[in-house]
Amino acid sequence: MAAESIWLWTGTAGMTIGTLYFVARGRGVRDPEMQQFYIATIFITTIAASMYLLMATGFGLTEVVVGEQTLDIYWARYADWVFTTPLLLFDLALLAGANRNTLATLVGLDVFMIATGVVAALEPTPAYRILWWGISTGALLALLYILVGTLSDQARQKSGEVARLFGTLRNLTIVLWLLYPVVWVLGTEGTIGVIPLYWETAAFMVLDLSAKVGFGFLLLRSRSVLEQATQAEPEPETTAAAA
Ligand SMILES: *C/C=C(C)/C=C/C=C(C)/C=C/C1=C(C)CCCC1(C)C
Repeated sequence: MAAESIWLWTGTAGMTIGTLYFVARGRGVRDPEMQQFYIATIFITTIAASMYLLMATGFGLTEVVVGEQTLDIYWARYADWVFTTPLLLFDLALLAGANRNTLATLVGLDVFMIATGVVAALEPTPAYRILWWGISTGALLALLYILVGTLSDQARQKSGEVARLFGTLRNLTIVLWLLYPVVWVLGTEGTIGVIPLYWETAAFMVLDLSAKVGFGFLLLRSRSVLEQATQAEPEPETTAAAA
């Protein structure tokens, strides 16, 4: 078994515990609007748990020849992220009360980011790997720009508690998501090999658990905040302030 599989098994366990916890929290939630938060968040950790299991058992791994080097690439990460990152954005958009266009733009940029990340990971020429990494990072920056701009504006229309929770989750997302391209380019994929695969795997595991289980824990912590978030009408004091 590969040395880094210890981290992959840790990731599998963490995502599984997160899933079970979120399922338990969601029991008895009857409001269909509110259920959306639980459904999305439970899928996020369920998908991640299965992809971690795939990697831990050695199935989610491939080799890419780049110049004289043969890189071990865990392709299952991208299969995880292409589904889980749009779901995380869905949670944020739902909380902010975003309209369909904002959500569609976010998800479009996000899928583009992961798809170009896959190209970067599989590309055999080192310079082109960095080129695709740059394109993917550009999409990430555009996405984060929408999070702090349009989405934050929309969240400000919500009650104080909802807007506060949105702010916390948005900041967590910005910090954690920005670290992914850094770990990638310093790790095996960047071919300069500053971070060996063992530590890269540990770093991604900590990031994944924080961005999914940590995120979900904060999001689903208070039922009353989620109730306020899904109410069709804005809070009376917000209406008065806007008038
Ligand atoms: C739960 C998983 C999460 C939140 C994963 C997020 C992943 C990213 C923000 C990845 C970004 C990347 C780039 C911006 C450049 C190319 C390499 C990637 C795919 C690691």
